[in-house]
Amino acid sequence: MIPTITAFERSPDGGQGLARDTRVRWALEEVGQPYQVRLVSFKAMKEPEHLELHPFGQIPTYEEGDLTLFETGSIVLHIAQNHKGLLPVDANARARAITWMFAALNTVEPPILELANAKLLESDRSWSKERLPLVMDRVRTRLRELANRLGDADWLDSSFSAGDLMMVHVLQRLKSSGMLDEFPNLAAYVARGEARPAYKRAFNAQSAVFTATSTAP
Ligand code: GTB
Repeated sequence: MIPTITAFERSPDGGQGLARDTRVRWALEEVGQPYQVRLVSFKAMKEPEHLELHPFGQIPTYEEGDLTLFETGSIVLHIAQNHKGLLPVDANARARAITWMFAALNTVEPPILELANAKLLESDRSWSKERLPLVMDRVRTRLRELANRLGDADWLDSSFSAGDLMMVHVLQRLKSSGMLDEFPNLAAYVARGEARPAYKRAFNAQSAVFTATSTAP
C-alpha cells in the first residue's frame, strides 16, 4: 500500500529541507518505499479535515490504509520497523538506534527550537538581546556533548540508522547559525547524512514543491 504524507504547500524555509516532512520523505527513500504527497496550506492545516489527521494542525501526517499517524518520531519509527534498512536486526543495537531517535527529538531538538524561536519570534522583545546568549549556550552544551560522543565515528552507533536520520535532520536547523561549524565532526556528520542518495532524493522532492508553487501563475 502506498502511503500518503502531508507537506507544506509553501514551506517558509523556501524549500531548504528544514520542514519536517523531509525526515519522513528521507526515511521512505532510505527503505525504497514509494509515497504520495498531499500539500496543505497554513489555512487548511487548521481546518477540521486536517485536524482529524493531526490534532495540533501541523504537517507532516502519514496515512497508510486505515492507519493515520502524526509526529515524525512515530512516523519514522513506523517506517523503520516495517521495512529493512533503518534499524539493525540485533535487538540491542535496534534499541540503541531507537534511543538515538529519542535523544534527537527529546534532548537535542528542544534547545535548537528554542534558539529558532528566540531569533524568529522574540527578537523585538526588550529582553531578547540579553536572553539570546543563554539560549545559544544551551545549544552549544548539547552540541559539545554530542560531538564528544560521536568522536571520529561516521554514525552514532556503528552503521547508519533511523537515529542518525533524525539527528542529522535536527542538526540541519543550525546550519545558518554557523554554530555547527564550531564542531567540525558534527558538521562532517551532517554532510555525510546529506550525501546519502536517499537524502538527496527527499530534499529534491520537497524543494521541487516550493519551486512549483512559487512559480505557478
Ligand atoms: N513534533 C512535531 C513532529 O515532529 O512531527 C512537530 C511538527 C511541526 O512542528 N510541524 C510544523 C508545522 O506544521 C512544520 S515543520 N507548523 C505549522 C503550525 O504549527 O501551525 C517545522 C518547521 C517549520 C518551518 C521551518 N523553516 O521555515 O525553516 C522549519 C521547520
